[in-house]
Amino acid sequence: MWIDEAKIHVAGGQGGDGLISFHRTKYNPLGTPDGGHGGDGGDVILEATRSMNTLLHFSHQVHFKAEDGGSGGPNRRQGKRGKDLVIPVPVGTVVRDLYTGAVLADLCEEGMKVVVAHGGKGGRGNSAFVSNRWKGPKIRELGEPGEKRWLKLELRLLADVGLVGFPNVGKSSFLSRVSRKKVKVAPYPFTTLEPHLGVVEVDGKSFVLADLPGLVEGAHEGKGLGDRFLRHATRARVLLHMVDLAGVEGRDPLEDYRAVRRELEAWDELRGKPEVVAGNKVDLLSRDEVARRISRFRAAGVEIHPISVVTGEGVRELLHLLVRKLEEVAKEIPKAAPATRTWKLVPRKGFRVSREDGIWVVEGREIERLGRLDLSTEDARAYLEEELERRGVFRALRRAGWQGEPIRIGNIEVEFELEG
Ligand SMILES: Nc1nc2c(ncn2[C@@H]2O[C@H](COP(=O)(O)OP(=O)(O)OP(=O)(O)O)[C@@H](O)[C@H]2O)c(=O)[nH]1
Ligand SMILES: [Mg+2]
Repeated sequence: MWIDEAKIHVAGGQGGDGLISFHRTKYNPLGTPDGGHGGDGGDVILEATRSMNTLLHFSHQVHFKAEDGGSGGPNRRQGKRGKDLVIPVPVGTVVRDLYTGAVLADLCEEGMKVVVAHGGKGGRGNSAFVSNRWKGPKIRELGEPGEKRWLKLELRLLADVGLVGFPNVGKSSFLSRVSRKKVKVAPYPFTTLEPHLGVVEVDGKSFVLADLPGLVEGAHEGKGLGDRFLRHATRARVLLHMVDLAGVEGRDPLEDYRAVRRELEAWDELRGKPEVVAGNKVDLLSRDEVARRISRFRAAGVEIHPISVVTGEGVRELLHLLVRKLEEVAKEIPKAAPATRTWKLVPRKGFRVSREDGIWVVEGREIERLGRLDLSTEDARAYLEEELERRGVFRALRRAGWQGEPIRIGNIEVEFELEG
């Protein structure tokens, strides 16, 4: 099966914990603090590769996690950094945050990479906390958890020309005729169930043509195969809109044209895209009839190019026209929205206190680092209290009306007795 959509969960590695350790000798029985820092957790990275062309892999595996960082060792030994996890995805994958829908990256070229989940930072060992006040601290930080998020991956084929139209009009026949790609052709609708790409060569120039499954009226509401394959046409620079000019199935070609146009109009990214219209199967009509039908289109403001994929009539002219059109439109492939990240503004140096549901939250880049302390030792609890006092956090809390309620700092939640 051809899969062009997937949901995956990614998790950066957990940072390693810092270590509490003392180097003791005969002459120094208390020992020198020498606990090393934990290593950072690895990142999860998506990388675009041409060696994959579907997202099928992701229907078998959904959860991806990078390696955790190692714990710090004695003798100030730093824990090992967790290995990054590099996940290959096909070129043309658009990466979104599943919940916000925001585009995180558009991996439209071979080798493009994006970090989708950062590893957590390693915690510091007790060697880092030595000071005049703390000669032999039993204080360490725990490693931070890695970032975690759900992603939605969408594959968008990178074609120059996207072939759209009703089922059975001859789209696959056309691709098979003008490129080396052979696609199944049959006299019934919905023969093609997945997009196919072919390279078309004309007079030393070439372009990539995408044959897309047929559309029907109401496709954007899910009729027929629906319009989900139209996503692939959003990357194309030109649309080749094919109609069955002979009306083999008894429909009116101009009505077909309009119905497909309505489906295209439902997509912002397709609405204004340059379109070339081809009227196929003219071998089934008399010259007069062809002329009559073309002038009907013309009267409706649509320039249609008569062709027969079976006899080859008009096909070369159409290819030339497509090449010219491609040269006309801007060389640039429209890119999806650039990667965006929303940052919560948190003071770097100072801090901010606020109240949320009966809890006081202290925010600030440096203050939040205190939230990594391992509070299982008395030293660490004393250190935290002294740091909060020294930095004026208690003062700020009291001023804001704090009365001994729990306080959240980064990952931890603590309670202090309010004196007096
Ligand atoms: N007479 C005639 N028949 C054609 C021509 N082009 C295609 N056909 C026939 O039309 C039928 C449908 O062709 P396909 O190429 O499978 O059509 P499609 O648009 O890819 O159809 P779906 O994949 O179902 O959307 C087949 O029986 C083809 O042989 C043509 O120029 N003249
Ligand atoms: Mg087909």
